[in-house]
Amino acid sequence: MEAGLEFESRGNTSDIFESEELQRVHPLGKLPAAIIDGRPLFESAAICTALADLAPERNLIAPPGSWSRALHDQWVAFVLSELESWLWSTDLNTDEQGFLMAHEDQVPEIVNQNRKLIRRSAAVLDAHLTGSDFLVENRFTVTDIFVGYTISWLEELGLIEEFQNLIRYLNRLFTREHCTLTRYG
Ligand SMILES: N[C@@H](CCC(=O)N[C@@H](CS)C(=O)NCC(=O)O)C(=O)O
Repeated sequence: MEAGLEFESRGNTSDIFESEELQRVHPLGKLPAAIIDGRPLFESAAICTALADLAPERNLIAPPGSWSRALHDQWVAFVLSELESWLWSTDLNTDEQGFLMAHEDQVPEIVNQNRKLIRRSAAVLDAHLTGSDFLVENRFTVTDIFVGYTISWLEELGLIEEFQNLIRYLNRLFTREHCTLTRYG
């Protein structure tokens, strides 16, 4: 959407996770999964980055090989491995319906450890945003789309309150003109 590319969304049906069509694109049958120019691509970071690269006129990402591109990779990898994994683990282990993970497989005690790890990583992002409005080149880029979504997950779990810069960052992202970003949940 932000890239201005034409697309067809197929992810809004309740039976999508059981569909063979999704399994053909994502080996774990997860979303997001995309078909770009006839080729399947999965993992949100790869999809966001590829779409930004496909619309260079939108200036959503620095070119491969630039230092700003390395910073994009840095924040995406950081958020995936040091923040999102603990948020996801928290959801899996507290899912009352047992839809994300069966009740007998849940380990609810892990949530306290997850909270500590989440706070540690959120503090890093909060500190980085002390002196800048956005993550890379201090301007809105696809990195903010990617990271902003995960920060909104932090908000959804009620873990954002102590991070004033992250609260301001989310407000900044969601009050952007023509904002196409959706909050987690
Ligand atoms: N690492 C993957 C995570 C994808 C993921 O877990 N997606 C969730 C929806 S937000 C999903 O498909 N859950 C269904 C499942 O786990 O079977 C990414 O960032 O694309």
